[in-house]
Amino acid sequence: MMLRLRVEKMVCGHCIKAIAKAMQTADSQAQVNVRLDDKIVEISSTKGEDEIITIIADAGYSAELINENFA
Ligand SMILES: [Cu+2]
Repeated sequence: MMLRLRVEKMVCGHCIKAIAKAMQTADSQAQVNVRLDDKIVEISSTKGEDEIITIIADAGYSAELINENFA
């Protein structure tokens, strides 16, 4: 599934790496695309919405769902 999330606490390259690494550890096929300027994380993964939000939370970042299955 594809999710677009806002991660308010994501402020630098370290945050991006932590989030991307957590996703790719949970799902080696996960694609993670980040827009730091508006704190958007786009994820394509076999994991579901709740799982993805939990994976990011466990990495230390709370993520707010913006939309899913976007084009
Ligand atoms: Cu950071």
